[in-house]
Amino acid sequence: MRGHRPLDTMRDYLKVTDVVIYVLDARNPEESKNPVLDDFIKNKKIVYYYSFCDLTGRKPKRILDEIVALFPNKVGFVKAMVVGVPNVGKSTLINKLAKRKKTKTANYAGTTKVPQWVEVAPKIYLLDTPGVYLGQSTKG
Ligand SMILES: Nc1nc2c(ncn2[C@@H]2O[C@H](COP(=O)(O)OP(=O)(O)OP(=O)(O)O)[C@@H](O)[C@H]2O)c(=O)[nH]1
Ligand SMILES: [Mg+2]
Repeated sequence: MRGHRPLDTMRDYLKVTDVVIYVLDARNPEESKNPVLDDFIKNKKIVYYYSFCDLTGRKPKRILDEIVALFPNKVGFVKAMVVGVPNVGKSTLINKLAKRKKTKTANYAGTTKVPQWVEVAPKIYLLDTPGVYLGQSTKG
């Protein structure tokens, strides 16, 4: 079933993505990495973002500045795919950057069901994606 195979829904989007934003939980970054996801995005530029910084005292990244700096000569839109395990804060990050509630967030895994583009700043689009569970097959 499609809803149970996030990577399937993400594959076509990955092709048009300039950079991947990999969201990791600042409280436990290594544990919130998913090897299947690492493999899925291995040919893309990756920028890491740490969620839950407010609970750790770690300074949150200026992620948009970082994205913009990667593409100084880009004509047209920059497209970034936001990925991570379920419930790590992908949709929350997008809403924070957009400064409005563009995506659904909730305190349970599996909130985001399908990918969704959000323009978070002029000419910068972020793609919200469903969380990829550990154990999710690469066959999608
Ligand atoms: N304190 C704190 N809570 C956060 C942060 N980011 C996300 N949350 C909370 O964590 C829960 C999950 O956030 P979501 O943004 O829905 O997570 P997601 O990665 O989009 O989840 P899925 O769509 O299920 O994969 C929500 O209750 C958020 O309010 C953060 O940086 N700090
Ligand atoms: Mg979500």
